[in-house]
Parts: sequence; structure tokens; C-alpha cells
Amino acid sequence: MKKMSLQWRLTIITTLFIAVICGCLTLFLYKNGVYYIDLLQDTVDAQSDEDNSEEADEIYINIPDDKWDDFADDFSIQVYNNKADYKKRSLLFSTLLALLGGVATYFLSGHVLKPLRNFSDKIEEVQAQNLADSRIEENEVKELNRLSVSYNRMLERLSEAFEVQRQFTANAAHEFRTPLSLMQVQLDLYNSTEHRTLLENDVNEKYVNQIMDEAEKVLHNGSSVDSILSNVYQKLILKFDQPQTIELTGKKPKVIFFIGPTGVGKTTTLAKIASRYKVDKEKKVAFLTADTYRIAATEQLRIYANILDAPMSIIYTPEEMNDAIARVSEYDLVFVDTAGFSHRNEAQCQDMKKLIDGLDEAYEKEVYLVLSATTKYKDLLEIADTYKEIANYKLIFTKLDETITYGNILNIKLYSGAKLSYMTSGQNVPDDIEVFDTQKIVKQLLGGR
Ligand SMILES: Nc1nc2c(ncn2[C@@H]2O[C@H](COP(=O)(O)OP(=O)(O)OP(=O)(O)O)[C@@H](O)[C@H]2O)c(=O)[nH]1
Ligand SMILES: [Mg+2]
Repeated sequence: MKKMSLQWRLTIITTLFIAVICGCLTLFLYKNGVYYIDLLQDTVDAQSDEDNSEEADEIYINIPDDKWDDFADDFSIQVYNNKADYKKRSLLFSTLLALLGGVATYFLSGHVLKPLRNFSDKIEEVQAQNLADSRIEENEVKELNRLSVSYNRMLERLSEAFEVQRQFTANAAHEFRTPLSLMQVQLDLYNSTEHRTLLENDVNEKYVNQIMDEAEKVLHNGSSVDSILSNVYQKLILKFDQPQTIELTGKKPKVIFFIGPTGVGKTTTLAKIASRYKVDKEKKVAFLTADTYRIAATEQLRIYANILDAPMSIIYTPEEMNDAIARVSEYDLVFVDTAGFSHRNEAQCQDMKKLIDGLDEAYEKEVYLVLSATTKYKDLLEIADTYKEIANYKLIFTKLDETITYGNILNIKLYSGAKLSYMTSGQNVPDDIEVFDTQKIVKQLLGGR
């Protein structure tokens, strides 16, 4: 029965079934017929005088003439009754057989169709996780064989599709991990105190983002607050670059120009630096002033010159400047104070350029642009541009004591690309000056940490 096709199963079962039913029916009809014929025999026997009980298979009609009428009546009644009973019994038996047949068919067909039921049960259980366990035994039932094979192949294809999908998801997850962690670092940096503090310190957003972008390259997802801080700190130190002060090459004299807008502290800063070289480094220093616009300006410088016991000359033209320098040719340093002017004054800009360019080529020179840390960012940009036309300069930032935000120092340093040199934070000459202290300013920019 196991490997038999459904068609054969149904054929055999139906044949057997029909055979049994027909057998039962035939037997019943035969028995029923015999029974009623026997009844007729009994009716005849009852009217006959002879005893024919020994040969019951044959009907002997031996009726005396006087009993014929009674016999005919009884016999016809008996025939009538027998017909009615026969019909009733046959009907009843057929009905019973039909019912029995129905019940038997129900159970038998259920048994025959069991493989189909198992098949659908198996399909019901199919899940993405148990594809391999959901295979169906092939060759069990012929009619289902093709279906089983197709179904198993479909499972294989599904399984492959799931595998491809799983692989894709794994790859995608891997591919996304890198940009996601980068985004995380960016977010961390964006939310970091450093980012905020730099902006609060007036560091231009463009430079803040630049620093954060650079820090991001070396940071990774989950970097600690400390590593973000130290990284941004290092980036800032690098941005500020090494400060450069006056270089004494040994060639005398070296001419140092101080240029810049009005009132930023050129004269004061010049005096502070000259004092350092004269007193601390025991260099011979001389002063020149080209600031002839104001009497007070020359007087101001003269006071410092007197204090330092240094020669001082007032110059109006480049020639006078070269002559004056020639007179102090054995000096180490000649500090040239210039008049402050608005960077928007074209004529004064040109005069200043002529003066600096007019220096005899025999002399080495350095030009310092003095800027106040309190000047507005946009003005500083214009000033930096204008003075770039005049000469290549190094930067001195003054009045750090008058502001709480040092962002502009970094902004202008990065904008101009010039080297930083000194910073001043007070009016006292010569004390309130120092070589640009990068670490101190960076710490300040990061909120004093
Ligand atoms: N608070 C503070 N004041 C300073 C600093 N440097 C200079 N000053 C003051 O700024 C004012 C102007 O200084 P000057 O040295 O005359 O400036 P300047 O650039 O020579 O000015 P002009 O020659 O008129 O263009 C003076 O009162 C200085 O004392 C500083 O670092 N901090
Ligand atoms: Mg001055």
C-alpha cells in the first residue's frame, strides 16, 4: 500500500467495496427470496394433506378439490404479503447498506487521502527558519511525487533566496558600519563642548568645522570626551603653528617695522620688545619714527628711547630712513615706529609701502603687523588684506586683556597665513608682553581647560 498510486488505491478499494456490497446484496436477495418462497411453500403445505417437509426445496401443490377456493384465497394473500414484505425488507437493507457504504467510504477515503493531508500539514509548518526540515518525502505516492519534487525544489530556491538576502543584509550592515561610525564621530564632535566653546570664543565657524573635520579623521566611534579634547587641542596647536620672533642672524643692523591701524599699541609694543632686547638680551637698539602726523607720537617714542638710552631719529622719507639707519649701522636692531592709519586710506597705504620697500637692500628687515584682539572680525579681515599689499608681515596681537574671546587670533592667523610672534595683555612697558603662547591661547579657546 505504501508505494501504490492513489489511482490504484482508489480503484482497489472501490472494487473491493462494490464486490462486498454486491455480495451482501445478492446474498440478501437470495435469502430473502428463499425465505418468501418458503413461506409460500408453507401456505401450500398448510392446505395439502401430505407431508412434504423433507423436500423443502420443491413446491408441491396437492390441494384437495374442496379446499381449492380457500387455498386460492390464502395463497393470493400470502403472495401479496410476501411481495410487500420483500419490497420493504429490500428497501431497508439497501438503505442500511448505502448508509454503511457511505460511512465506510468516508473512513476509507480519509485513509487514502492521508498523504495529501500530510502534505498540506507540512506546507503549513513552513517558516523561513525551518526550510531545510520542511522537505517532503519523495516517491511515497505516485500522484504526489511530482508535486513533492517541485515543492522540495521550491524550498531549495527559497532557501537560496533567503541566503542571498541574509548575505546582502550582512554586507549592507558591514558597509554601513563605517559611514555610520563616522557620522557618530561627527555628531559627537558637533555636540562636543570643544565645538561649542570654540564658537563661543568667536572662532569662525568655517575654521571650527575645519578643525572638527580633521579631528574626526583620527577619532573613531565611541571616542571618549578626553580623546576628543586632546585631539582638538593638538589640531589647534598645529593651526597656530610655531611663533616666530625677531631672528638675529648676526647681520647688523636688522630693521624692524611696526605697522597697523591707529591706536592698536604699535608704539607701546615696540617699546616693550626693544626693552627686552636691550635689557634681557643686551642688544644695541635704536629707534626711528615715521609717525610724523602727531607731535605726541614722536614724544611718546622719545620717552621710551630715553629710558632705554637708545638713539632715536624722526624720518619723513625712505632716504632719511636709510641715512638714519646708516648712522646706527653698528646697532643690532633698529625699531621703526610708523603712523597708524585707516586701512581704507589708499594714499597712506601707498606711503607706507614706499617707506618699507625703500629700505636699502643691504639691510635685513622684518615687518610686524600689530592688531588689537578687540577689533571686529570683518575689519580684521580687511586690515589683513590691505597690509598684505604693503609687506609680508608677522602678527602681533595686543590688548588680550581687553577681551574674553581669542577666536579672532586664530581666524586672522588662518586667514592671512602669517606667522604669529608676540602677544600683549596690558599697558605696562616692558612687562605686559610675551612671545605668543600657543598653549595658553589654545587652552583659553577651549574654555580654559
Ligand atoms: N589694555 C591694553 N592697552 C594697551 C595694550 N597695548 C597698548 N595699549 C594701550 O593702547 C593705547 C594706544 O597705544 P599706542 O602704543 O599709542 O598705540 P599706537 O598703535 O602706537 O597708536 P597710534 O600711533 O596712534 O596709531 C595706549 O593707551 C596703550 O597703553 C595692551 O596690550 N593692553
Ligand atoms: Mg604709535
